[in-house]
Amino acid sequence: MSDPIVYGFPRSTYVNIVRLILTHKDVAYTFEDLETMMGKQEHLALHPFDRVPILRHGDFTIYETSAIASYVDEAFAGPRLTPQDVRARGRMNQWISAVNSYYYPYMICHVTHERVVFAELGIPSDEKVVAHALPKVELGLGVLERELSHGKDYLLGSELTLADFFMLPSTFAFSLTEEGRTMYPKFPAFCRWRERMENLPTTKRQRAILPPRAPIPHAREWANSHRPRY
Ligand SMILES: N[C@@H](CCC(=O)N[C@@H](CS)C(=O)NCC(=O)O)C(=O)O
Repeated sequence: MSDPIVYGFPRSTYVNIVRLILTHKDVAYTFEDLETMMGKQEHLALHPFDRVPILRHGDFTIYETSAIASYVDEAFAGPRLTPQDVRARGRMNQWISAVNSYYYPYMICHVTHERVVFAELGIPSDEKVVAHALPKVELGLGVLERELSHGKDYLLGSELTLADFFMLPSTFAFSLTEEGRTMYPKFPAFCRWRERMENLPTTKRQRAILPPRAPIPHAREWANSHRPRY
């Protein structure tokens, strides 16, 4: 079967989760940049909810990052990122759900979009959106700190799982904000996890193939279509 194709835009947090997992499993894939097609017919034909990533593998096309991650982990050889143990698997899925429900929305949609993505496009930050999110980000970092301060290398302990790759891109993007730079040093066990994750050969390989960071043109529309209402 031909190599899988990942559709998305290069700076997307969720697209980068999928690319990290493929890279870690050493799966060859091609990347199709949808930046100029976002929201248009070609994109909506792949993802009716107007999001990325989408994965195509032969005649099989799938969207939603959790579904893609499980598919990739099962369909391809390479290190398994899903624990065999039922409780560990439950814990991993708890983290993935928490990224989707709390970490990504507050770190990325509220703070990083306002401070970085919109700023690059000349759109002023909505301070109420940022202020609403900060206590929730702090709560999330406190949860991570408690979990990681018992000498754990990764979110589940000594085993690297899908959960770590779900958490990495949101925590990376938030580190680019002034709020991230101020908050992170208060959470030393979390900072050690981040350093470990940022220094994985997988992370370095994935970052090395990304284009230089540039503004996200279609994000101009997000200020109208899905800016949080705090
Ligand atoms: N529930 C989706 C969320 C994906 C998502 O929100 N992706 C963002 C990029 S990180 C997106 O597609 N944004 C494009 C847009 O809103 O125009 C998943 O898990 O894949």
